[in-house]
Amino acid sequence: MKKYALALLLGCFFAWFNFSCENNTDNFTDIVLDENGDEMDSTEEDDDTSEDDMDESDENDDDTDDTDENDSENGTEVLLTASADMLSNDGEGEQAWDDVVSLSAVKINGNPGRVVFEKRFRDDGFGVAGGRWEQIDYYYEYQGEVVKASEQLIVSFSVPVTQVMLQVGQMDPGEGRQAQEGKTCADGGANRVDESGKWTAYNASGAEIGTGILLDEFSMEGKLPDSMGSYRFLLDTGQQNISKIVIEATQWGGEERGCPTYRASYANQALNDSGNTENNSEFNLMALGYTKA
Ligand SMILES: [Ca+2]
Ligand SMILES: [Ca+2]
Ligand SMILES: [Ca+2]
Repeated sequence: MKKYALALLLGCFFAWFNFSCENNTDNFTDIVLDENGDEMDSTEEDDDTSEDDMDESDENDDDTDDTDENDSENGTEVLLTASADMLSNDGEGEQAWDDVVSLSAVKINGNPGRVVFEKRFRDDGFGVAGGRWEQIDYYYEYQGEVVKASEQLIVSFSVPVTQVMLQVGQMDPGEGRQAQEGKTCADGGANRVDESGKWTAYNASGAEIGTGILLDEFSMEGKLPDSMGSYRFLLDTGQQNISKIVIEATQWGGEERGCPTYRASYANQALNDSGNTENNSEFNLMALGYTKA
């Protein structure tokens, strides 16, 4: 049963991208075809199949194009896509993405940061100003100190939500290095690994209700076609409602065994306010899906 529900859910998220997904109500519903091959809701099967009902079914299909619109109904699915025009006040403070979702940023040192929209590379999305790029940057070492810390992009929801999907970009596959099992970076012999990140979800009381690694093997379908490094992740919080998500980058491969590398050119970039030359994981947030609880 759980697998079936998950399959429906995944199918729904895939369908979001074609804007053809049925709006969910409180429960998952089976999609069946009517005599004309049009989709209709199986929960309407018991109704008489007069032409009027078919017309109503068609109207419901039309409504499914409006998944970006927000209304106050529970169970409404929303898919938001990152864009520059969502930002105000130069990205400082809370940035409203819609009437439910807002973004804010935290710098490596824990100070408030600026949310920025990165369109420098192939995958465009929201990140945090400063560091190497306009992405969410992880540093093993920052301004001479070992910090093992990441910039943070914080997603806050004004009402509790479920079924959160994160689509990240520029999470470059195979860019990193990771020491072999039982060895350190100093031993050499490192394997290639992907850039990676981490999500942590909180409920309305501020208690942590789930966390997970953002890495190819945990994504919904692997690297998306025609992307540099875009992946989608469905956050599992065991059906608990989410009020806040913190998105961070991690050491390459999501583990301590990652071995940072250094590029002298990084220190001189106009964006880089650290002078650091470290290369490590960094990515942006291209899209976010959620369902109102
Ligand atoms: Ca950054
Ligand atoms: Ca990198
Ligand atoms: Ca990257």
